[in-house]
Amino acid sequence: MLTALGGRCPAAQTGAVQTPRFAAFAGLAAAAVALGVAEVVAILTGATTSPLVSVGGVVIDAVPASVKDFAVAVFYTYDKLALQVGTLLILAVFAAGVGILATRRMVYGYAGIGLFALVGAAAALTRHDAPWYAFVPTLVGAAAGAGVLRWLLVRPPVQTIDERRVFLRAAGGTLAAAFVAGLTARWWATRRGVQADRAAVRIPAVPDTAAPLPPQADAGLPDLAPFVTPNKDFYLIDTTLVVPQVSPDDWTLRIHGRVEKPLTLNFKELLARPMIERYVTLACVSNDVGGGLIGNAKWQGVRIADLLDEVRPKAGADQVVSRSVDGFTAGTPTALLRDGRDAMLAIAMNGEPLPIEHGFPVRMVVPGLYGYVSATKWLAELELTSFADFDAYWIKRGWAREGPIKTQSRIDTPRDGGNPAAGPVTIAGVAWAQHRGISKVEVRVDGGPWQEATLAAVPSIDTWRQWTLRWTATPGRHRLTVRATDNGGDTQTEAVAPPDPDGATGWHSVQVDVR
Ligand SMILES: Nc1nc2c(c(=O)[nH]1)N[C@H]1C(S)=C(S)[C@@H](COP(=O)(O)O)O[C@H]1N2
Ligand SMILES: [Mo]
Repeated sequence: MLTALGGRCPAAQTGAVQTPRFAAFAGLAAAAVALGVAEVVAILTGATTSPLVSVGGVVIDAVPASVKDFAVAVFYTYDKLALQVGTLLILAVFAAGVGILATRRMVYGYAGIGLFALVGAAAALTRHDAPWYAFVPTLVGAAAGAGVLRWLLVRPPVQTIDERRVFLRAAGGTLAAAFVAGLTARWWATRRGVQADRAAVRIPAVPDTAAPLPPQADAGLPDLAPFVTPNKDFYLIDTTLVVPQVSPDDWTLRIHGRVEKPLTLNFKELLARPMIERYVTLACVSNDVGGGLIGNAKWQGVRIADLLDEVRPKAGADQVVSRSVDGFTAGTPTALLRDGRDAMLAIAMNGEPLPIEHGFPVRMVVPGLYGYVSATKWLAELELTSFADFDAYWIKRGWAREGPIKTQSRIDTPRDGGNPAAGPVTIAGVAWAQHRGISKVEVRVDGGPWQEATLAAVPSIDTWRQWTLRWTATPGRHRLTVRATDNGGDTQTEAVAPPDPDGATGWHSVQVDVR
């Protein structure tokens, strides 16, 4: 029957007649137009999110669930470019496939674009605070894409060199135009992002200030991590394709779920609450022994415990799920947030409003826990639930439900592979056991005895601690090894474990060739 229809209008009803190569190219052009047009329409309708980014986000969230090792390798390194290129490649392969399918039957092509649009619309609509019309850019984009697919494929097959030129010019030109339009729109959206909003934030004065830094907190040695990590050097880890732009004017926090008295706060109301200011060292569970996914900052914000007291969690609400505007979730034990530690909704980092990439306008900071179970950036809601009822983002992907930071230490100077001159050398580094505190750091040269390092002063048990040890270096190759002990008397284990599932263990060591 379809063949009969096809008899009347072969190309439109059954399929187009181009060779697979041209069809794949047409599919790419159609996808580029769909995404480019959607991007432009999104900007025109005032959406803060881009369809490409939404679809990319779905791709990212879908892939690691099934391919866990891939997730570990790709998503926990902070190579955003790899993430973006990878997403584009997946989309390109899909688009080329849709083009080829369309040559079998045009309807298949439309169905492929429809599927694409469905994912895009769903992604846009399920974002936090998405307006009801969030699907419109995707819809318009998909319609434009379908039109382009038809225009490129439903024409006589490319046979002569001349036809080939016409086709390539049409498809290539369309693709390039869509690309430029999309990029321009994106550039424009980023430019009118929330930088100005951030600059306008006035950080309220805090009566409850951080303990002043002890004068000897920082040895100030070259190569040694400074006690306070400057914002621009602070490590970055997240699953977003582009940094969410959340204006304080639109920001609200909903605290809900298993509570007696749900609460919604806007940014002004949050700023009006009593605040604390504390030094807290954040660490990523993916940090390898000796790695740099750790940083220390002075944070200012509102105590989470105060907010929980106010909403009154119901019995059994043993988990607080923090959710970001882009759907990332972290699950933190309710009891731990109320045990007296300085867990906060932070609005400032080292005296400035939160940098946009570190979660502006509001993020969580919880002393003692790895970031993936506590440090939600671009915070949108806190939901009281139970661990039995919900697994947060990385838990679904195989990481441990609980993420207390393990005791660790690192040698910063001399560097691995360094060539210090013989004679007196200062070995130095940092050690951390957040919320337990560091009581001892020891260093071993080659197979020698453990020597106790001098510990720098710290404002609290929630930060890392610098340490130094004078060593009289003798010419030749040496291995320096460090280990730390926490205030509970537990020395970090020598047993080597990878970051997955709950944090790396083992002793850090460096090899030096003394001149
Ligand atoms: N919204 C959001 N918040 C997030 C994440 C994320 O992927 N999305 N990653 C978490 C992880 S794994 C870590 S280690 C910290 C890192 O915070 P930073 O980028 O400010 O250093 O943020 C946490 N908060
Ligand atoms: Mo992390």
